[in-house]
Amino acid sequence: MVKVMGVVNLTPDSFSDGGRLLAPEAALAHALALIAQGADILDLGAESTRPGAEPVTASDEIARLVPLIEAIRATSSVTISVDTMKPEVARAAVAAGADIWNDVTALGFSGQAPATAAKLGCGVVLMHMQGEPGTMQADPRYEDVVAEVAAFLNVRSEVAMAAGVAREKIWLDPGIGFGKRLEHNLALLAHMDVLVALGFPVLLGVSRKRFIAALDPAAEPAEARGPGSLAAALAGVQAGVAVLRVHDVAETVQALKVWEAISRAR
Ligand code: HH2
Repeated sequence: MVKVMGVVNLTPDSFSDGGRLLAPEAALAHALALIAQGADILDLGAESTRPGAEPVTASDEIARLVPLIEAIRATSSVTISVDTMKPEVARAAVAAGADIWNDVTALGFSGQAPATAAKLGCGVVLMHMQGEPGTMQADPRYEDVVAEVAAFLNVRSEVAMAAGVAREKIWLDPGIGFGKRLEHNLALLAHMDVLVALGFPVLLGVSRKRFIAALDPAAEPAEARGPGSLAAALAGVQAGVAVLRVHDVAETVQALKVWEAISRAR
């Protein structure tokens, strides 16, 4: 069964909900609503990776994340993931009850990251990104995007395991939209089986991303990208992805129920 990871943004500038959820009560209400809709995992993020987003200090991230993790933990045993590059934030989040470190830099932001992940013993999402968030969309280039992303993820999984992260704790993610043009995103989505074949569970984040508007100019604002998000997510499911990172949990759960029923009838 494919797992659904629901996004809970604690950033003032994340593209998809424009900071609507910054207030702690609103974030908790949103988190609980996503659990009720069937989310298996919540991904809490306090730092936007949007190009041009304001950098956030580790103490700001911790101040936003920890009270929310504690509040969710007070009522739910849902799996909690934190979307952060910083080892000290991951450490504080896991101490507060988080289960997974979702790192868009694949434990590459700080030299201490791999050893920290190993020590924490948490799940780790290793995501591919070309460049850095601020400039990554300026001029992304690849000879063979699928082979290069697969090779990068393979190397980062080796680095994580060499530092002591257990193999079964590692998930891989192609990083759709992170230093990639439309053609790169489409090539990755068309060949997700190559990443699945690396032997780790694959997490896919396509929800509300800009490539959908590149294919359909009517898909503006980001909230209007639900149908395109589902189409891309199901292409990933067909190739064997294990987790979908989504904003629209109820819609994704429904799509997966139908998809999985058809698969069983085959
Ligand atoms: N996408 C975003 C953030 N974190 N993590 C993983 N593992 N995979 C992704 O595809 C991914 C991610 C998108 O970033 P942001 O601009 O912050 O928007 P939002 O958090 O609303 O999705």
